[in-house]
Amino acid sequence: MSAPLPQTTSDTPIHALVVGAGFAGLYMLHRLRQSGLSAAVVERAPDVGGTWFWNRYPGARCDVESLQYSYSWDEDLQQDWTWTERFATQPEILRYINHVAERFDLRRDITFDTAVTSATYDEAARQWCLTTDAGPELHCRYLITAVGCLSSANLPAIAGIDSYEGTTYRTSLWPHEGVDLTGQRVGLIGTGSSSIQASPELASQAAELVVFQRTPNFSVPARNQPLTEEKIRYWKENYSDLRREARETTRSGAIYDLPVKSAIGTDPAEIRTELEARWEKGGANFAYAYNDLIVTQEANDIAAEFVRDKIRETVKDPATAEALCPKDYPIFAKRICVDSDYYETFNRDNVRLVDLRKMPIDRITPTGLKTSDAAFDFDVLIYATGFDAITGTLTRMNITGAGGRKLAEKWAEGPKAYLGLMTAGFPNLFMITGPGSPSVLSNMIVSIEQHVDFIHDLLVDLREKGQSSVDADPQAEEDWAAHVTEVAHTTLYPRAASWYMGANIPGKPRVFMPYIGVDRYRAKCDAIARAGYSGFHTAP
Ligand code: NA7
Repeated sequence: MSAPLPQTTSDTPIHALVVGAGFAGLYMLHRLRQSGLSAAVVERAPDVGGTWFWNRYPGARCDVESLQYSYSWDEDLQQDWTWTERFATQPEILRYINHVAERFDLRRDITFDTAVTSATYDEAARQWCLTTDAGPELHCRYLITAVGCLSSANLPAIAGIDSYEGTTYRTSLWPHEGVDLTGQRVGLIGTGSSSIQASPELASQAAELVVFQRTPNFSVPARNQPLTEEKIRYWKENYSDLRREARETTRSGAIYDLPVKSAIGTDPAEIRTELEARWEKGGANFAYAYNDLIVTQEANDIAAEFVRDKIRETVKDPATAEALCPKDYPIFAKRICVDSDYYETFNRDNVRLVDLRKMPIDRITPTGLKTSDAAFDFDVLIYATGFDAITGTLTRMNITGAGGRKLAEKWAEGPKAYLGLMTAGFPNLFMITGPGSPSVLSNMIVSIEQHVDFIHDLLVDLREKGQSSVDADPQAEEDWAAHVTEVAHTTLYPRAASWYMGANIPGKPRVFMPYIGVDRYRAKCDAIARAGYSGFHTAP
């Protein structure tokens, strides 16, 4: 069920318009309703779910454990819902999101199949005017983007891409009815997390799978398994403490076995035992073995070499194993992938890895793909080529702030946003998990809840004080951007050409976009709120 677009005029704007009906948009709507602020959501998809609506490729799973990747804001919800696996599949997460939408009657304020085509700030009226592809203009006092960080897919400009006559799929736009690849010759471009999750599943169906790799990724085994009743009971009984621990005391917004010491100075045999134990346990816990792994190159090298050894042990063909070993960036400086039998997949007779570093793609052909020294024919070509991350959807939305300034122009040299929440010169525009906030370096749901609560509390504060506009102070924004960069450069993150840095999109400025540290970030936001929202300007 889709709600009709809200009836608004410049004289009767809706209080808040939320763009996006994923985890962020749904909670924002619920929170605004709770305080009696009029709100509506527009969503370009035909239903709720955001990233979990679109990314339906075989093997799609969350890499944060399901007991932690769920809302914490309703005690009955978290007691009633029971996850079945350690790492939830995309269908299970989507069922959860649908359950939440039903349970809190959210769809009655969500208009689906409606994309925002522009948003322009009206300085005199202190409100936003939006156009959509569905017809009438929308007027709102506050515009809140809940558009996700990985929601604008990147389709690379490979020569001949339109000439292909077989079937093309993208992992980020997978057909909802599913795809039967039985007996098909499949080419897969990209070796990021999506490809690493999909490859084993694709290989088990297809007659032949050829994986085209430009840059290898580090991946650790998920060791996914059904959740035991005991574990579920423990989490349900202790949710309030565990959620608080994740929010307030962790860098990532998720609970892992946190390190107690540095790798440097620790006996190599002890390190090996510790890394082995974490490898066996599975999941991103591996990244938290020592507290200097993402800080000191020498420590990082130890963990990186451990994983390379695992790849070499697992993959039987030495040349393939060597090609799968990342060697030119620190482990963990790109998001660590969490897989189920990825490396083992390359031992199958029907799977082949093509190292594009050795033979780059020349062009896509009508029947497949040509590299510098070979031609391949496929029935199906799959692009798992990533996203214009964090800023892509925002800069494409054609947002114009005060003085006619375009957001895309303001961010041409890199995004700046105070706390990742507001960008100066764009009053009354809030971004949930925007650039400069922990977002993709965190358990997204923890970060989403914190941003939604902050925005909600600020809007209530404005209402109480009779203020109708709010903007970020330009100097506060500059200082925050400098702080984000400074923190990043105390780590090894900037040493990888990652999508955190915008490095996967040709021409995108290389700026480290997320803020490192959920715990530190929350403490700063709380202090700013307590100080009467310092760094934000308000006006009646
Ligand atoms: P990623 O991690 O950005 O991976 C995209 C992959 O596509 C990566 O291996 C790229 O290689 C590859 N790519 C991109 N363009 C090309 C061209 N032109 N030729 C060959 N290969 C190309 O996206 P995912 O969807 O896998 O994962 C994103 C996040 O989603 C993930 O971290 C989870 O949080 C969920 P490159 O590395 O650029 O050489």
